Amino acid sequence: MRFASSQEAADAILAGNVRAAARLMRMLDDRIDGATDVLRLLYPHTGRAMVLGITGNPGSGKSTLTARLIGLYRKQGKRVGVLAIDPSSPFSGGAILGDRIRMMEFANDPQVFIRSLATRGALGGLSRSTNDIVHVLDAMGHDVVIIETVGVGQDEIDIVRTADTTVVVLVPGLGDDIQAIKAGILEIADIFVVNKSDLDGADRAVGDLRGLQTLMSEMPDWLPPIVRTVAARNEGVDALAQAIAEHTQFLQTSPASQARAQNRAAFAIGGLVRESVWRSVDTWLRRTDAGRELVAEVTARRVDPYLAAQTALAQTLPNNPQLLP
Ligand SMILES: Nc1nc2c(ncn2[C@@H]2O[C@H](COP(=O)(O)OP(=O)(O)O)[C@@H](O)[C@H]2O)c(=O)[nH]1
Ligand SMILES: [Mg+2]
Repeated sequence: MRFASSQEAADAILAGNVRAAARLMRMLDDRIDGATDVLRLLYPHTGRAMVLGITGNPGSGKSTLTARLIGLYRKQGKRVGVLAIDPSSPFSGGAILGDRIRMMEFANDPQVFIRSLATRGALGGLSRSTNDIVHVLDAMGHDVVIIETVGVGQDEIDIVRTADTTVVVLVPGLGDDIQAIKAGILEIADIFVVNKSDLDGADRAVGDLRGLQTLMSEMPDWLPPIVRTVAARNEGVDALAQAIAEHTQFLQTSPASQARAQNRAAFAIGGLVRESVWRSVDTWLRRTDAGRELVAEVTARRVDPYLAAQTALAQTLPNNPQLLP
């Protein structure tokens, strides 16, 4: 599918055309010129989807839970978009293959759109791609967009900033898990799930989490609920959906959520600026005589990197009034 114009592409996507959306997503992956123009046309039509982030360690049951939630939302007649991210996998097939199989039951459902993202981008690249794809899924008219992402690193924390509601999935019997979540995911969890509650230690895991609850949440007036699930047997999924709905309701009424939305918008703008500036500077340093000369001077310690950074910025920015790709 080719686009005659950005407007034509945007119109097709807004009409829910799956092929057009898939094509734009490939253009975004490849950072093809013009993709951003389409995103700009789509943006006024975004903000309608409920964006749900699901994060947790590999094997905790995120994909199983995601499949259950898709099933539940489909029963409610909702359109569901899914973005499965596994940044540690350099192969788009690899780690997500199991997920593909799990999601197969929805393969023929035109109201479900599933997309995998397995590339680890440059600085901020992954959260940029996530944002872009979520905007496309939102503009296509999905009522719910689920982002499934692995782990608790900075990349993942940046990614979940895209979500309205973030579910952190833990499993029993992993005391280390509780330690790991202290590392930074506490404040991004809106809901905790103790999945695999059929295994020993579920009570203990819930108890440990309760003990940490005072430290949780960036929202002072929201205490993240703890939901037990057995995703493999579709147990507790209604309760999870209920908790998600309550959080959505909370966001619509809490004064703190406006501040959070503004923080996130600022973060998204900052990410785009960082990426564009870095790309311009990097290109200048590597591709121009003056840039290469400057690098050589710093290498030889005749110029310090602090001055070099200022020089590179001064050389780059005025030449690039159009910074966005
Ligand atoms: N015992 C048990 N196993 C589960 C449960 N949910 C998922 N699993 C299994 O845990 C494994 C990892 O699940 P998966 O959804 O791929 O985890 P992900 O890596 O977090 O996406 C699979 O073999 C699932 O069948 C559960 O509630 N109880
Ligand atoms: Mg998975």
